[in-house]
Amino acid sequence: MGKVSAIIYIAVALLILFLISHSPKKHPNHSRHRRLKLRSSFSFSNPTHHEPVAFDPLVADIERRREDRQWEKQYLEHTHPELVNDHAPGHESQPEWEDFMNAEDYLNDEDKFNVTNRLVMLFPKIDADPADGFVTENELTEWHLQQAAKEVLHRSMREMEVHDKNHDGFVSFAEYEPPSWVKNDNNSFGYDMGWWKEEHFNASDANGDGLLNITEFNDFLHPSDSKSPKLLHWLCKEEVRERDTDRDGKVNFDEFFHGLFDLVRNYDEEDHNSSHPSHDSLESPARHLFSQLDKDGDRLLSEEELLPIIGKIHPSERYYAKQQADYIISQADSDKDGRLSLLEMIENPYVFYSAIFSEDEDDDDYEYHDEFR
Ligand SMILES: *[C@@H]1O[C@H](CO)[C@@H](O)[C@H](O)[C@H]1NC(C)=O
Ligand SMILES: *[C@@H]1O[C@H](CO)[C@@H](O)[C@H](O)[C@H]1NC(C)=O
Ligand SMILES: *[C@@H]1O[C@H](CO)[C@@H](O)[C@H](O)[C@H]1NC(C)=O
Ligand SMILES: *[C@@H]1O[C@H](CO)[C@@H](O)[C@H](O)[C@H]1NC(C)=O
Ligand SMILES: *[C@@H]1O[C@H](CO)[C@@H](O)[C@H](O)[C@H]1NC(C)=O
Ligand SMILES: [Ca+2]
Ligand SMILES: [Ca+2]
Repeated sequence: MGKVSAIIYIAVALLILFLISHSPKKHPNHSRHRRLKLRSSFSFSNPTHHEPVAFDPLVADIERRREDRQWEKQYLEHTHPELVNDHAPGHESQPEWEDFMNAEDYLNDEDKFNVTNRLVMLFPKIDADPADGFVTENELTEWHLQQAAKEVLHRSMREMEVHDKNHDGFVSFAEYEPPSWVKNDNNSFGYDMGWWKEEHFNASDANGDGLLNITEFNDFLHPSDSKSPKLLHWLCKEEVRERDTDRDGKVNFDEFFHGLFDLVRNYDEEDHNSSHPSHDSLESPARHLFSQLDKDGDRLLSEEELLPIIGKIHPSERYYAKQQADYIISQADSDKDGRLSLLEMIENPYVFYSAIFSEDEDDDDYEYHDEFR
């Protein structure tokens, strides 16, 4: 019974995909043909992978609900493989085609999800500082950052349910278990250092009551997005511990140059040149930055002295939000005044929804252009 219906769903889905890909392209305006696809970005094997956040809260909400279901399933597979494997030997469980197609059909039905109307509705929310009829890079960054923060908090709440074993709304260190991808892989990021250990936990516990509430737990999972001085200080301390090859408790120029400086430079450079500048040409900017950071002039960087660049060493959501804002403005700012009017946004609607195009869709797009050459 279950298998039969699964086969029918797949057949229907394939038929729909076939019809979509072979339907005649009626409108010359190519944006009309772009199909918005829902993403499902969560992955146990690579939870640190960063996907752009959805621009539209409504899309984010649909994606979030789908992702929750996928997460639950993967969580079960991880924690109780016996339950999952018994049912379908050698057969990956199928995505829920029905809901999946429904939600996507909704987004692609212009009577229901009218992208122009969405942008008109969202514009005043984004154009907030100041509300002057233009959306600046800063406003767009803040917007994306808000969306990302919601997303991150939502995932933390989901995580918290798993760790908060006695369901009192707090996670104690005894309750907390490091993520399986950390435990299973000795070489994974941070395992041999202080990450996910008691010191990290304590640094996240802002009020020092030995328990993490959701705010503190969210900070614990995402220290680089935290505003907590205690946690940022811990992050700097970890950084020194990792870089300090001669074990003097501070970062000297060599330790800085071979490692940290590249991270800061990559962060600052918007476009990465394919030609790598030579080692020599980098040493002088590196020395310059080092001496700027070295406030007490002892030719060593202390934990405190790393604070100004810690956000560049561990890119925060703000970094990704700005990247996304820059990309959108570069694509939609038709009159090149560096900011977006509502008209510019309406005329380039799909730039805002580009985060939910799949790679396949880009390919279709190229095909489309090819047809008209
Ligand atoms: C979307 O809404 C705009 C403005 O209300 C309208 O002009 C346009 O025709 C609508 N598009 C569709 C496909 O309904
Ligand atoms: C990690 O490596 C240490 C020492 O090499 C070993 O004792 C420990 O069992 C390993 N842990 C895991 C989870 O593989
Ligand atoms: C963390 O804080 C607790 C008190 O809440 C303390 O007992 C424990 O020693 C601290 N652990 C570390 C590693 O600092
Ligand atoms: C969690 O605790 C911190 C520190 O006491 C507090 O600032 C924050 O508001 C609390 N968060 C919630 C959701 O109660
Ligand atoms: C990047 O490439 C451009 C053009 O080749 C060049 O003018 C520029 O100096 C390069 N920037 C860096 C940081 O190497
Ligand atoms: Ca504005
Ligand atoms: Ca606390």
